[in-house]
Amino acid sequence: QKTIHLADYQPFTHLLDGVELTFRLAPSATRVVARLAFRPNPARPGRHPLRLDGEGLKLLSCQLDGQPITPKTDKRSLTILAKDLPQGPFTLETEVEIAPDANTALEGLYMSNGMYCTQCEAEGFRKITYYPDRPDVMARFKVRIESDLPVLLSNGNPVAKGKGWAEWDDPWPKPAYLFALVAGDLKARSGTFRTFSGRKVALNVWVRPGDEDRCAYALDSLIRSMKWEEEVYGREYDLDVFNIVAVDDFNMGAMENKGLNIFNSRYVLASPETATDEDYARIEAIIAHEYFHNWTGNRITCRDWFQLCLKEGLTVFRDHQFSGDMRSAAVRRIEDVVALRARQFREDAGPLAHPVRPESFVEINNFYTATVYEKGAEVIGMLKTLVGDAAYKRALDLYFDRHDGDAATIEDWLKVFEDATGRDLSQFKLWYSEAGTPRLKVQDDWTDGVYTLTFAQENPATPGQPTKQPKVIPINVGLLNPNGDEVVPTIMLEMTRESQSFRFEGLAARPIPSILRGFSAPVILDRAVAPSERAFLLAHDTDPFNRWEAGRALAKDVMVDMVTKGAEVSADWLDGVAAVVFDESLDPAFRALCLRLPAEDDMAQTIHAAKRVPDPGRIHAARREMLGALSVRLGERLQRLYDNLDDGAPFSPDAGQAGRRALRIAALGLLTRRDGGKMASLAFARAKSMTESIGALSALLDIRQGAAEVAAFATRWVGDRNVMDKWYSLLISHAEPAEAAPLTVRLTGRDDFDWRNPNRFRSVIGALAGNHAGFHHRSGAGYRLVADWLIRLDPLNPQTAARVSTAFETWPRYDAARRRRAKAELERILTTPTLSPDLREMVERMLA
Ligand code: B3K
Ligand code: ZN
Repeated sequence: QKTIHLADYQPFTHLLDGVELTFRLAPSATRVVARLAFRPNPARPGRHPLRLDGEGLKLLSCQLDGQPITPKTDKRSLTILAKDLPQGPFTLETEVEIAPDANTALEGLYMSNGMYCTQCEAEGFRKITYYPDRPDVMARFKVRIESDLPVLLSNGNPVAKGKGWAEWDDPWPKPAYLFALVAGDLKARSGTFRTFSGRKVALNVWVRPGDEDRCAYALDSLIRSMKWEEEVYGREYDLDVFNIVAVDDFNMGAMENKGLNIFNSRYVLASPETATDEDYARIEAIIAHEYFHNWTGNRITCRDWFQLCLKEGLTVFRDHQFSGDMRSAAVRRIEDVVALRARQFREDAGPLAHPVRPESFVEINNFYTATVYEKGAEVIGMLKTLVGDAAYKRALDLYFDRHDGDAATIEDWLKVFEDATGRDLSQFKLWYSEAGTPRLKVQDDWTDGVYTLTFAQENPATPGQPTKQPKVIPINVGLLNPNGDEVVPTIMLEMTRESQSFRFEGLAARPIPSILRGFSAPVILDRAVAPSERAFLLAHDTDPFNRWEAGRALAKDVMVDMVTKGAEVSADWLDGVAAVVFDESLDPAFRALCLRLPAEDDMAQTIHAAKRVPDPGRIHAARREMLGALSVRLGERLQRLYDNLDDGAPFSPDAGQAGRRALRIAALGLLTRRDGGKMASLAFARAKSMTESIGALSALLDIRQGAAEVAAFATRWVGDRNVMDKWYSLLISHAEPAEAAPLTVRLTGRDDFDWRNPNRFRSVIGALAGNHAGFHHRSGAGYRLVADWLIRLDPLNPQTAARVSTAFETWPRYDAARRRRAKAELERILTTPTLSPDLREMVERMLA
């Protein structure tokens, strides 16, 4: 398969004035009739053939302006030669046959539990019919669906329906990747929304019969998203209906098809008994994300797939803003940064590193990455910090105004900011073109009453990019005096050179700096800080992010010293955490975050970044020792904390209650280390919510107890796919290093291990990959097992196989023996006959 380059972009040869699709649904022989009204594109002067994408289609007939023709077809396309095409507009009608029930890749039109559904982004529409399957070809779609199933849905507004058919009309021109069709025996939970201009919108969340009582939170999140989008971005919804459909077999989280969002059921269905607080927060965020795409993605789409971050980075940024407004902004920011480091910094430090806007790819599905999404969002956050809130708003208004209906580029995006602010953003643009996480070295100096902060940025080499230029880095800084009072409130230092100093005058004493407040740039801060100074910031910083960060940095320092020098758990850290955890004036959710230790993979990343070789077994042991020491240090007060946090109120998924539950469960985890599991067993038996059940189970599994509870959980939930996914991943992620792979083997032997279902595959194989010490166990059993399963899944579902293969992206970090084993598994994958281009591209990049 060949590599596609950004530099080769050309507009399509033809424009598409209208699309009419008719679907005659049948599981193994669905007929699709497509009437496409083309005309030559003036942007491509001269006469050109018409080449349409198409894969796995059986062409039954083809007519040009009503006359039967026999076009040239191959495995990937249908072509009509220039000489056979009229010079002006023409209509092409094709009829193809496809087999949704044989579609295991879950891309194009496929079936899930007897229901038809589609996934077209990025290039799935070409598996439905012959079409110019590229985002810059936008057209109005009319769709007719014929089927006996009771619910027949597509994009846009419903126009007519009868027995066995329904017709839809989408007035908004759109690229094919936003097409969707759903047909099934579905039930809806419905509501309405009135937009600010008075349009009444019917809202439906469609699910399988029996799941109706688990849709309320998704519907409520949708309504809040619609309102927020009007209030904060001034954008309203533009159709009469908004449908959301939950499906069990789905390759990712959800999809923003125009007016018909399709969701992985795990991000829709929620009830207190089945969903954790984390699930609720994620449902809220993903519902918002997909809804926000209606403007950032659908009304303004991407010119080509290299511009993916144009819609994804911006939409993630917006969903983060939304979640921050719905919940605690500080807590959300901390969680977002934890996720950024865990996924994006990890990616950026390894063989899969790529720019936010990549310049080439083989399989675009491999570029729906943490870099495009999360770093893409951080880049927008920096832009907002640099220009200020008012200018950000002006720029966004201009963006919507100028580009509504366009397929736009990053250049267009930056130009609106330049026009709205008069700034030159050419240096800023490096954030889009250069990969790698900058390292920011910081030194400070106090001489003659002048305090100086000196920063030096290092931009590491990444695959294909050996040298880099200095970036624009907004560094939010505040200064505290030794009493803990803020003497300089947050200001933004704009760094543009490789090395730069900033002076502060008029201070009475040497201040304690709080640097990179709110994590104002996605960089690694490199500054030697005494534990006492970190503890000071953990106690006093007025910036909640940096307050948490001080504790986190302290914990990391402690863990690194334990792993590399055999040091003891430090008292500074224990005392600092104790002070925060028992501080009743602080938000319980924040205190819970301060109790959470860095993940083992995060520690390996930190050790690797310090140019040392991480030892997964020792990291695992050190982390455990720290938890043990914390449990002893926090002592009896933990019990009181635990008891007091239960106010007996009826369950609510709101952030306040969720925060109290999180702190209570963290306390339980520590208490369990001392009581042999008595309290956790009791907590499990009395749990009123899934959050509490999982919390109690985790605490038990951490001390290798809980066999009875594990069995009881499985008996109770055996018929519930989404809940059983949690059970599988909980067991595997808590397994001891040497037991993780053998346990996974045992669990894959269960009848309900349906590995063709992506959620189940990720909950089992993905969970093994996420058990750091287990996956990287020196036996190599983790590597082998994951590779075996990737090889098995790949022929059926290349997209999910390629995604899970990122488990291996960190292999170059480890010692020679582990590297040899991991590399051998990657090489074994490469020797598999008929490997998909998806998985091949990933493995080749990881081995390069
Ligand atoms: N745009 C989709 C992701 C499509 C992934 C294709 N492999 C969901 C989202 O980002 O909202
Ligand atoms: Zn998105």
